[in-house]
Amino acid sequence: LTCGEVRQGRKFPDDFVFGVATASYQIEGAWDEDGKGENIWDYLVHTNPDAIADRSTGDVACDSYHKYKRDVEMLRELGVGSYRFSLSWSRILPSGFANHVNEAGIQYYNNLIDELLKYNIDPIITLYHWDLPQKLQELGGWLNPLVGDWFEDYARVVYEHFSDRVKSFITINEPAQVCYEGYGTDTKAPLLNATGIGEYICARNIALAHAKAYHLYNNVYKPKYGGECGYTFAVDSTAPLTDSEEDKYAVELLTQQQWAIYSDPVFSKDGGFPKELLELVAKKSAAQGFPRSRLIDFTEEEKAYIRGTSDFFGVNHYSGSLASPSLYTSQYAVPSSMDDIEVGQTVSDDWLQAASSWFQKMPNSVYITMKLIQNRYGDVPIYITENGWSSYGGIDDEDRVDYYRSALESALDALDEGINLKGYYAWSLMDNFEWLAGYTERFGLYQVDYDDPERTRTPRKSAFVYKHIIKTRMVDPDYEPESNVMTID
Ligand code: GBH
Repeated sequence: LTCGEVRQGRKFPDDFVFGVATASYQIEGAWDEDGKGENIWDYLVHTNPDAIADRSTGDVACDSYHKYKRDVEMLRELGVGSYRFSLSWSRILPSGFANHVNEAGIQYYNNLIDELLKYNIDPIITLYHWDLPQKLQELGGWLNPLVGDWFEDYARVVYEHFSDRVKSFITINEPAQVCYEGYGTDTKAPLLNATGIGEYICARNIALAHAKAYHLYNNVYKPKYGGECGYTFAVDSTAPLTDSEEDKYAVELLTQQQWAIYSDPVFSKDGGFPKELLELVAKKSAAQGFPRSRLIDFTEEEKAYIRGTSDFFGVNHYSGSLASPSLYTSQYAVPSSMDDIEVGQTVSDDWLQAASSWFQKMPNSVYITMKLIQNRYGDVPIYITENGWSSYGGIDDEDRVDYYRSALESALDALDEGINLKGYYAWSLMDNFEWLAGYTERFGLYQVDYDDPERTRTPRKSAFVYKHIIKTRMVDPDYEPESNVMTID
């Protein structure tokens, strides 16, 4: 029997959490309503419409600002125990700074939280899922060393208002995508494309910002209300292209460049950035004529301050690749963090292609990913805070159904081996604004009709299948929904 195969009868533990996830800019709409300030995605879609595949915006998106009761109804239909959503920083603090709190923004999230609690659905709040207030970006955003103070001030407002009822917080969603895609390349706002520079400045600042927000929660709010505070990383499964030592080492280097540069400071035994990456960037920087390394190390005091600042490891997992130095081509800019490690990636032709160009279905990838994390950090509690499949739309989403079944079988393999996996959140509750892909790629368990002013949500086959998995706590490969009428059980 190979890993990831369906084995009848395996159950998820009783305390295993099933949920779904969304993010503020991707669903809320109401981009300038009731005092909300402008953020970097508002600014990007309005000033640079060509950057978005279908020239769309998140101005209305799923209109969850007005339709949150329907969203909660869908959560009840699915039978999830938990809902992971993010807060819009500029809806709460319109200028980005904590001098003025927008009461309407607080009210919106209070309403959502209370509606969830009414039906025993645990809210889990992400403080930052990529929608930085525009004014803060004009001041340098995540490249300004003061960003940690701004983030801590924002976090205090959030904890003050919500930690009496919300017991789980995630500071930042995917620091790699904030730093590498936003500042080191140009695939997320603010499209800075300062290759080999921006991602490293950001990596340092974001670790300190996260740690500040964690310490604040841990010192002030946890003693009063209980609860937990963590950090979420995007981790793809990576395997060596061949059995050679070079290819195995390539997996380590790619790991360091893609996610460990963000997670090692928090989860590794000694703290700080990965050693090999620090050395490579220092060496390359010198050879390129830089008077100092492009990756600035932490002080010993900073390392100690950041280490240990997460109650769990949140992982967003989608895709996978095979790594080898032999695959490296000079397609990357110099300097750039890919050039720093000189590792290339490929995928197998056998892996199913999703609607998103970057997304292929690697067999047993959840298990491989859990092992990568466990090998690096031991038995840290893990939540899969996002996992899901992209299509071009349609209600009969067989590929998404297959993806969820394989992913959850793969999660069961990890549980069988004693990996401390505590929960799973499907991405996403419904179709939403998929960043630069606009509305062209769909990740929803529910389909959203964007032509309809009501933004009607319709359950896909995958919604019925996920509901059945949650209810039975098992993956039944033969389950077929009896009808297409969704009910609340
Ligand atoms: C998640 O990130 C996000 O948290 C979520 O907001 C998003 O909707 C979801 O993915 C689906 O995309 O450089 O253009 O090739 C997943 C992380 C996203 C990281 C894609 C790599 C490559 C984009 N991955 N990204 S591109």
